[in-house]
Amino acid sequence: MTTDAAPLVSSRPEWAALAAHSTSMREVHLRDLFATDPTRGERYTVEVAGLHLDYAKHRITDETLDLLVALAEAVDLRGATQRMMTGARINVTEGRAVLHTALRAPADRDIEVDGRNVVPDVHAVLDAMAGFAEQVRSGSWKGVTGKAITTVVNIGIGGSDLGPAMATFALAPYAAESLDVRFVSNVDGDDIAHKTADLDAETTLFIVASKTFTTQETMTNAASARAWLLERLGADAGADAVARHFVAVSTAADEVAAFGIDTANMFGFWDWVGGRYSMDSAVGLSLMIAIGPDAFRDMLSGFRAVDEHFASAPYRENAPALMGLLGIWYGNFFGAQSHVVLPYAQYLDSFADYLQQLDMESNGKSVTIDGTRVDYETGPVVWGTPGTNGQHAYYQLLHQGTKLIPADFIGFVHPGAEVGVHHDLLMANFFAQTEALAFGKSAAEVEAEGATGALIAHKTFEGNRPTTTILGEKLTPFTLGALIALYEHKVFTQGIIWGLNSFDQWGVQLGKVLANRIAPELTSDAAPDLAHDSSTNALIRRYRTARGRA
Ligand code: G6Q
Repeated sequence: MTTDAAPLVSSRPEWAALAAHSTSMREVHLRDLFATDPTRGERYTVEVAGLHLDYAKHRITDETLDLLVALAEAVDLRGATQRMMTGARINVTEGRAVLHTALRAPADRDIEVDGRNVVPDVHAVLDAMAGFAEQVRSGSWKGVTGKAITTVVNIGIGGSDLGPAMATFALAPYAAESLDVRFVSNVDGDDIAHKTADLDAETTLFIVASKTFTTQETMTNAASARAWLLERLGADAGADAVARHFVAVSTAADEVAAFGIDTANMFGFWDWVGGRYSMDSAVGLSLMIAIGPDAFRDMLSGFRAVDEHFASAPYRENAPALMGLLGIWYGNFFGAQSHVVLPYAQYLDSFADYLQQLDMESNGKSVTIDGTRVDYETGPVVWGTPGTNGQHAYYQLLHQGTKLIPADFIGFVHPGAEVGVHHDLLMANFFAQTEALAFGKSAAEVEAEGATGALIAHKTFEGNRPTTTILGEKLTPFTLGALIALYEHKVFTQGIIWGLNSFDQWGVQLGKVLANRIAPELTSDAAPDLAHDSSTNALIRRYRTARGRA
């Protein structure tokens, strides 16, 4: 790691210029911006990988964009992108390269880590996954009693769960109907108990997905799954049953073998794939089994199209860079604390959950890459659920609350299923919301409708709430890959500007260590000597007593 601390981005003249400009923009209303520039709605748009991104409803002008782009250039975002995509060890606190873009690189690319081209390795694993996925899908992969697999249960957590779980649901219309693909993640036994309650062990395949193969939750669930299987298939089935009903996705062959899974049934990846950037690696095996290898490769093409765009498009036309810069604009100069992602697509039900990890685990940091405390805000709180449901719940706060919450609206021209008038109604709401948020309803308009007294204030919408609209043709594997890559590079853009290491996650360690210390204190026969604070000690004692322990 470098010992020379780089200056904080907040000390750069480009930052000061944005701060000064934001003062003059604070009172400018989107109504005025649209009134003075009728071309705004056409000009402030970008096309990428079949997605139309409209950022006209932001509190920005050409000058804002110039200043934001100048900031990206000042921190050498382009150079940083090149370093990431060519295998430099930019994850300095873990000494690792960051090469999720190599997972979707074409076979003829040469991307080297320590002098070895990793692209052939990537394609070899993809081919192995495809071979296995086809066997399961066709029924030629048999369980130990000779029956074909009907249910696949992915056991993993965090980066080894959220991506494939999100995408398997998102792409349900592309999935094999004969297969049920489920996800178990929580160490709460109710998760595995509930998800296996109706399963037949003879036709169930478990995928244990864990980069390290040591994660407490995953190994506990994997051990319970093995016990569940052997209880049903008879202990005699033993090693054969494990071999036919368990496969692994991991970087740790020794740990996989120690668990009892044949390493021939292990699909590997590499330390240069971060957990939250791994759904397009072997971690996506469950997804590939669901949708098939061809659709999986289509998804990789979507990722790749955005990678190429991000690496080469000028920043004024660069969708992920613009998304990142707009987040900086509101987070650092308008005091926005959160960012809401609102897919008008029920199949994207867990897209915001996925983005929450991608963004908040990457940029939820308060020191720069060389350990200096920042004096500015970093990653936002990311949240969201599919529209229109939220409209009947929390949109009140988006429209009339005191907080500025920039929003991404994601929608598609064509539905998954064409059911009566549903899709046009969905999209009418989609377009209406960004219009309402931007332009609001003035007191004069409310009054003209007959309201009087205090009701005028209650019924007034200030507007000026910024939104990005991302409109795709249809939610396909390609489109989903493109959407995910958009956000990956948005997060990267922001991490580079804030000077963070977006690829470590030391903040999850402390809780893990303490949990390992507390676990034996909960289960020991004799009353443990507790040396926590008085609150934690009392809570542990209360739990032990209620569980009938000394
Ligand atoms: C992601 C994180 C984290 C990780 C899980 C699972 O970037 O590192 O969410 O994916 O802790 O880890 P394993 O895959 O090693 O079980």
